[in-house]
Amino acid sequence: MKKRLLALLLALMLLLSLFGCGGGGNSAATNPPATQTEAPAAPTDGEPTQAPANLDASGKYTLSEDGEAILNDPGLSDAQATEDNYRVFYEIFVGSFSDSDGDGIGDLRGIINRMDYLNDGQDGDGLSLGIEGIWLSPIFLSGSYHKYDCNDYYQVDPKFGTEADLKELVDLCHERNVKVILDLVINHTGTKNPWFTEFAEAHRSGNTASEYYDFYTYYTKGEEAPAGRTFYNLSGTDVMYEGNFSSEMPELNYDNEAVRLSVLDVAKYYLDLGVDGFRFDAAKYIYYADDARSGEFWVWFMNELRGVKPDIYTVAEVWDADGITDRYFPALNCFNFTTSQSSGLIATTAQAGDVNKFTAYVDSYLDRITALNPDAMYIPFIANHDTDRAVGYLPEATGRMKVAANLYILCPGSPFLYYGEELGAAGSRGSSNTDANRRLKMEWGDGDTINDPEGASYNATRVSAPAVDQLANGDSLLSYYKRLIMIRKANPAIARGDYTPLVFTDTKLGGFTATYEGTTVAVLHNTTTKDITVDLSTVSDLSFTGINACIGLGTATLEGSTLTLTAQTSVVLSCS
Ligand SMILES: [Ca+2]
Ligand SMILES: [Ca+2]
Repeated sequence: MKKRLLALLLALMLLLSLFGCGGGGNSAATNPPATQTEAPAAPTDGEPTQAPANLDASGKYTLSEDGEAILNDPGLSDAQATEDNYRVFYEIFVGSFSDSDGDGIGDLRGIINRMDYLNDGQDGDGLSLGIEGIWLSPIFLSGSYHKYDCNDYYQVDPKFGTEADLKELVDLCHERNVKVILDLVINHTGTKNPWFTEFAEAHRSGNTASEYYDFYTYYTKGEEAPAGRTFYNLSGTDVMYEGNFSSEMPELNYDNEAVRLSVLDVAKYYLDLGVDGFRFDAAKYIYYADDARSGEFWVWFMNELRGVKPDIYTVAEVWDADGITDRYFPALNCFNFTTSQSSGLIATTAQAGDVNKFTAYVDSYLDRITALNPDAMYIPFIANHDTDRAVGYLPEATGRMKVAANLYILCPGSPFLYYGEELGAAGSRGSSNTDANRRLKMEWGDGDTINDPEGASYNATRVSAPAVDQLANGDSLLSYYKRLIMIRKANPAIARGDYTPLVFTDTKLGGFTATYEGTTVAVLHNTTTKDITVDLSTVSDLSFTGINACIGLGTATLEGSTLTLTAQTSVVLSCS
């Protein structure tokens, strides 16, 4: 009871501090935090049309029950990213997040138990982090702790719980307007997957009639090995199966239609169960070193999935340059790796960099991807389970974690936080060269029995303070993230509006305006350690009428068109 009262008091303080850094000038406008619950765009089922010569070649058509060819949602230009998808997502590495049954391994029940931390369903009360979507790392049966080698797509790994737990989590999330996407790993499976067992058995017994004989890519000893790819011998045979990631991750053969239809069934099964979409692992490796063919696969796959769920949320891992992700955007959204990690524009700009370079990039990137698909989204992140943690190069004491958060949360599209980032959690591969060090246990500090994943060997400081202490401290990074997400929600134009950079040529201060449903806001950042004053009339014809919100280490002052942002501070202005 006392704890709840304290939490409420803290929330009230948070709300009071939300709209302005107290820098004088125009009094802060107090537009209430809006709840974004727009309905997904209406399905565009397409019109009946003449059957094309080959229904399967394009995947753009399905046959209705009476044999009519129906044009599917064409995917290239239709509602992939509906406005409802412009959400702040949170990546949960399931085995490291929260443990419900005392075995030290995170599980689905643990996430259910932590929903009030993530989103309590009371938008704007300041008690929860306020994320609007969850990416679950792989949850299906697997022998590894990370579960990127799936041994049964139709079974939740018992260490993580049951399908009933998944359904309960999804339903709870939906009650709170939180979307859930699953990590779907379909380039490869584990070696104990029944598909691979059948493939191995078919080759060992010479049963060429088995439907699994061609389920995986391979060549036979004596044939020329395909260049650049990695193969392993299937014991007891002359078969060399492809395993570019590991010998334990045999690659499915996407020239085999039975494979395509089998993975399609998996995806449809979980959409039927209620999940909102997927994060597609290793999307560019469907056809190794052939982005054109891999991209074509995703067009077919997504056309099929949009046929059953037009507003499906998708984000693909295409860990490559923007010129390569171009191949995939027509079908689905991709994470932006260019602005991620220590050398990416979010981190470098947060370190007293020139914000104008960042906004110029985002502007050109949005032009680029929306030309490929009008509904494409910028999906920024700093770190994920495959990278070192952000706090390692953005030390919390320098304020740079907060500045970086400003840059990618007050931004168009759908930003992703990696669990623990809001606590400034550390973790890097280090000299032991293990990814487990990037996936350390969440630091709750309240008796959660969660443990590090196997192989972890991280000995340095984990967090400046665990979640339980940061919840009680209005100055903590966690409280900062809460405020930041509330500001984003209170100004829906930031995520959804037309993006126009405010171009300054003689200062590192920079920003953009965004217009949505008749409302225009401006977002400006000073990432340097010095105060900066600018005259906004030199970069825009708009009138800047007030401070909607100010967040950072300092203050914002607006007098007429003259804006002063003190060091490491961002501001949201209303415009007309
Ligand atoms: Ca457990
Ligand atoms: Ca492959």
